[in-house]
Amino acid sequence: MRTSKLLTILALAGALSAFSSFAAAKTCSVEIAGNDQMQFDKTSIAIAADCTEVELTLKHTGKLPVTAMGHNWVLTKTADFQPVATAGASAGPANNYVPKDDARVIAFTKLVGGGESTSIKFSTSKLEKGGDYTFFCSFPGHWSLMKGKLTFGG
Ligand SMILES: [Cu+2]
Repeated sequence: MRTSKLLTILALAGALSAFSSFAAAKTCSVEIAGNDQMQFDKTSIAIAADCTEVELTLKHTGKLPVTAMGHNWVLTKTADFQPVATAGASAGPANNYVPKDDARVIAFTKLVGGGESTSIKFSTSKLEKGGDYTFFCSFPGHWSLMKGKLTFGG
């Protein structure tokens, strides 16, 4: 009698802890815009420590077509940013100016032109708390202006 009651309590506690780890999943939304002046509207993005996933939306608020003023959003470690930007230029527009299957690329959106927007989701399991990350547009010639810092958990 006592044992079965204890087992019931243990099962309940197990179910609760499974539920709380499920409830801890948190998608955090981030919006960033690029314009026809080759600028992002943000130079830094802070992802809170409790975000398990990021939903990033990139909007192109300009009017120029993707071939002339295309923008994307690429995330790498800061140490990888310039080599990946250079490799992205070689990858060409068919690959959104992002090197294909490159482990240095943590997340990226496709290229958008004026008036368009795009969204991606990525897991923060790829980010280290307190790590040094840079986001940028890899359209050739844009990354020297269109870049910023991304932090995770302060
Ligand atoms: Cu751009």
